[in-house]
Amino acid sequence: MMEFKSKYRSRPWRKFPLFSEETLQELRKDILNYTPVNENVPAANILLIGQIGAGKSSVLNSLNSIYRGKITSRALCGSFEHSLTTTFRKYNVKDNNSGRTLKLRLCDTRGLEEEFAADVQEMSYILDGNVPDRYQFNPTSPFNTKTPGFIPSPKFEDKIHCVAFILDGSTIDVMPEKILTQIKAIQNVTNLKNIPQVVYVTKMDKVCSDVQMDPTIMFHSEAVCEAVNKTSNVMGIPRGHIYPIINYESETTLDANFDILLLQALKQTASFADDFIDDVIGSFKSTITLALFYLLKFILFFKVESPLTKNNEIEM
Ligand SMILES: Nc1nc2c(ncn2[C@@H]2O[C@H](COP(=O)(O)OP(=O)(O)OP(=O)(O)O)[C@@H](O)[C@H]2O)c(=O)[nH]1
Ligand SMILES: [Mg+2]
Repeated sequence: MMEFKSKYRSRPWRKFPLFSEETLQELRKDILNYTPVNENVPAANILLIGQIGAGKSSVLNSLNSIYRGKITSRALCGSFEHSLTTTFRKYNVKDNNSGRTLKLRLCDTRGLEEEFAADVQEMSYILDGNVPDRYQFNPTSPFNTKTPGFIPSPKFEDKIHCVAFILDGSTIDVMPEKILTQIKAIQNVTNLKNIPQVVYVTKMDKVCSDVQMDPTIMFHSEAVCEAVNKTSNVMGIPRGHIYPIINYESETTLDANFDILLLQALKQTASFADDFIDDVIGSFKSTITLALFYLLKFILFFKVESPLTKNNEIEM
């Protein structure tokens, strides 16, 4: 476990919005009004991946609580020997005030375990949208084309548009080698598909105990900064893509500062998902344009060529 430190910087190590009621309302509104950059994608799919007990389901519950206006626990969470989450679920989050649903879907997965190596092919199917909602994971028999429910031709809207790795910040130093190997393998498939990656570092209240009482000191805490730097080194992901957060765990009421940290992370995740959606649809459009261009060139060539051929024929 990471050593507790009580050192704080007078200047924050990262620029962050002001912890205020206005910031909270603005973030809530921005995320509620978020629509994927392309109208053919009704909602951006964010995949949560991480070791068992890292806090994936808690991230989902915390974000759901913010929009419900009270602490909720839709996804089962807790600490067990094996992953508590056993099904692949695409969760919609509904805003209680407006009755509207966020255009961001959070996809919860089974936690990575040392004794069951992650099946990279199964992960690839999840990323590509071949795996149906509510699929029951079976670590001894990974998902394949023969699995009932296999989606053979998923639409772009069914694919994953951003991966959020969920890492326990208080144990980042002692992450088992076998888990790291699995994460690296998943990162490789994600990279090959050009899907953006972010990291939510959870349990910051354990990394720096004062942060739980006062989350506004998050970006002044040396211990949090160190945990973010370590995560960046371990994952090979730029520090700007790494968000320290605290999930609702023992709290019985919402805390505006917890909400700001979680919502800011989600807002940036949505922005990365948008970059991916824009890139893929943009390159698809360029391919179509290029194909049309060559088709036009081909038609014009024959239109120009055919009279000449005729002339040639007459001359002969
Ligand atoms: N103190 C603290 N505890 C947390 C935090 N996030 C999650 N927890 C606790 O960690 C435990 C595991 O959380 P889960 O959300 O179930 O973890 P998971 O990644 O979904 O785990 P699996 O589904 O088993 O893979 C629970 O007891 C949570 O209450 C956090 O930010 N701080
Ligand atoms: Mg879970």
